[in-house]
Amino acid sequence: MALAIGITGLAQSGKSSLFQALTAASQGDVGGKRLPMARAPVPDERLDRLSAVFHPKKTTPATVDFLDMPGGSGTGLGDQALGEIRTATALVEVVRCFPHGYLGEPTPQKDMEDFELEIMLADLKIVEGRLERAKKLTPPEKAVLERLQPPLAAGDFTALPEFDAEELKLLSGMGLLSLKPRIYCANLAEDLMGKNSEHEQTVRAMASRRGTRAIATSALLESEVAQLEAEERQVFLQDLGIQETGLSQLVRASYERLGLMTFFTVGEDECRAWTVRQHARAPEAAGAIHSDLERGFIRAEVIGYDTFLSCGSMAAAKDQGKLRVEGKDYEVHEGEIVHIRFNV
Ligand SMILES: Nc1nc2c(ncn2[C@@H]2O[C@H](COP(=O)(O)OP(=O)(O)OP(=O)(O)O)[C@@H](O)[C@H]2O)c(=O)[nH]1
Ligand SMILES: [Mg+2]
Repeated sequence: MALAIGITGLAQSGKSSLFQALTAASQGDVGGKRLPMARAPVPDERLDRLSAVFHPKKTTPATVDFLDMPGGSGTGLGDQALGEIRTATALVEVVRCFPHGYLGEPTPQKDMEDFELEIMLADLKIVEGRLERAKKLTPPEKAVLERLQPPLAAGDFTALPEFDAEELKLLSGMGLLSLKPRIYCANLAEDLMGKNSEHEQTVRAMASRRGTRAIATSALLESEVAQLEAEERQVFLQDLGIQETGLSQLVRASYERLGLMTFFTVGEDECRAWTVRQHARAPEAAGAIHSDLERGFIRAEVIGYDTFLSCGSMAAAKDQGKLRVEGKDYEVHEGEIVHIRFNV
């Protein structure tokens, strides 16, 4: 599945710096579109180790697309380019925790409240626009929008209704930002890195009140480190007290928040990481690779990552009876190596 994360937040919070930090190592555009959008490989040591075993012609990591929200006053939410952010699977909200030239000292709590108000206002416009053309709505659509309108109008984020899957489907085409899973990013002044500062705690506390995750980094520092060669990068990160890059933290937090997991396919041609929903059954995982594999699914040969490493090779795993054969009801687990048998 293509995971797209929109980088949002108030003006001058460090969105573009974070975008650069996350994507400097990649191409810079997606599908030939010249947009502030870039695809980043998901860092995964397990894939590196599998490649060291198979020496495949190609190693393909899972990827995440990042979209940088255009700058402007406030959140710049009026901008047309916001349409791109509305297509994102999830949002990361960058919260300024560094002193800024003309904005002054950081005010993270206020900024997070202001940002929520702004996304609710932007969504309110969409919801009210639809309700004004009520004749075009089906009764269930109208009912859902009418439940959403009052809390949006009151600017009361915690009063937003919990919609079920059916209702969310009705709303999904509208790209409402306040309904998207959101992860907070405390964008720290360099000297606050790794110190669990008051600002960082403020952001983490808000994330926990919203039932979500927070990461902490210095986007500026990381965007500079991202320009370095791979070997230099590791040394610099350590020197700067950055234990885990923003990219790695963000991917981990997003997978957790969105209930996603990774599985692998291996071989001499390609070793590859794939992203699927947690608890996905084998045919669904097969479908992540190709729809033919889901349609013609016969069985899956499965082995856990650690078990495979302790066997050392696929032949040894087979000899020791560690390669299991599983049917269509099998739930794939995090990190498993899967080989799909299919027939179309
Ligand atoms: N000290 C410090 N400054 C930062 C950090 N991140 C961003 N800045 C500075 O803050 C300013 C804004 O950074 P941007 O990354 O352009 O912020 P933005 O959110 O994309 O801004 P707009 O697109 O205009 O809303 C720049 O001067 C950056 O150098 C950081 O982690 N630490
Ligand atoms: Mg920007």
